[in-house]
Amino acid sequence: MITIKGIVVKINSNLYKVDTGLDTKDYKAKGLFKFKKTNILVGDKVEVNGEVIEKVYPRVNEFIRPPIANIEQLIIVVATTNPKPDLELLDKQLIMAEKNNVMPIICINKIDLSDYYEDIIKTYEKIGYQVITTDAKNAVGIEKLAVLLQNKITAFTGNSGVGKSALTNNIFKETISEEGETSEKLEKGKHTTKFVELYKIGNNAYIADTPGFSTFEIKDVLANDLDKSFPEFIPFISECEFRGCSHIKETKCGVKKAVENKKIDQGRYERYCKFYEQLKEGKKW
Ligand SMILES: Nc1nc2c(ncn2[C@@H]2O[C@H](COP(=O)(O)OP(=O)(O)OP(=O)(O)O)[C@@H](O)[C@H]2O)c(=O)[nH]1
Ligand SMILES: [Mg+2]
Ligand SMILES: [Zn+2]
Repeated sequence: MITIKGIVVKINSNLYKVDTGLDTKDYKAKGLFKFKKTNILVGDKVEVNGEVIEKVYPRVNEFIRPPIANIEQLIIVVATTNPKPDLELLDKQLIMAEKNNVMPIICINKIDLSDYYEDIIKTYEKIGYQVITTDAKNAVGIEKLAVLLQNKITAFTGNSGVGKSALTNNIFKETISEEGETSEKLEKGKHTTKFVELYKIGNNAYIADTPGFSTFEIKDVLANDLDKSFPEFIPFISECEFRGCSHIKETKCGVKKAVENKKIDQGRYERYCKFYEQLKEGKKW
């Protein structure tokens, strides 16, 4: 038997569906994993031999909600309306992406329903984030999105109803997958997406249609480090009088001055203050 590398794309009780590039089929986990309690996740890079998974490679990142590993890119979806943009959630997801070494991209969807989204684009592009706009209903902006997905494992996240599944379905209509997959695979009626699965959209390109990433599990964010997750604050921190300045109550503060001079967005700063207090109080997100 020869050993082949692959990626776990789906888990069904004790069967692990692995795509080896040659084919995609179910494998069992070697008994060893059960004793070691090595839980195998969707997204895991593995070695298979015969009918079993023999080895799980170290993960770049792993998430609990949803249970998935090795995500390289996160498309954070915000709807222009219905539901209205939740910038607190957006900022928390950006922090979460940064903490897990995932490249974030902001996708403003449902641009057919409202024209009021220029401010969001301006605010976040100025910081340096990539922002794209889409209308999943009329398949607008999908080609651009599809290009960003090449050669990566990408997950979508964002509030329920923003259009994650609609965007994913559109990608499938754009992409002629090698295995002749159709968008039907993703039709789950009108139900909220509950399961985690990687869908192949090309060589080395997968998308995960997930229920969205929870920000509850940001274990590593400390209030005093929060400013480092706001990239636009960083150039001004050196102008703060005190090392370890929280940028909240201090008077001689470079960040606060930059907010006054409109070099930092007021809304982003307010959300920073809110998150800071929440983290100080030990509140969970
Ligand atoms: N007008 C319009 N409707 C959209 C667009 N994108 C999605 N919708 C609709 O919005 C509703 C919610 O879309 P979904 O794709 O199910 O949202 P979701 O983010 O997957 O939601 P959950 O699975 O609950 O997390 C559906 O009725 C979609 O048809 C869009 O760009 N424009
Ligand atoms: Mg969905
Ligand atoms: Zn400061």
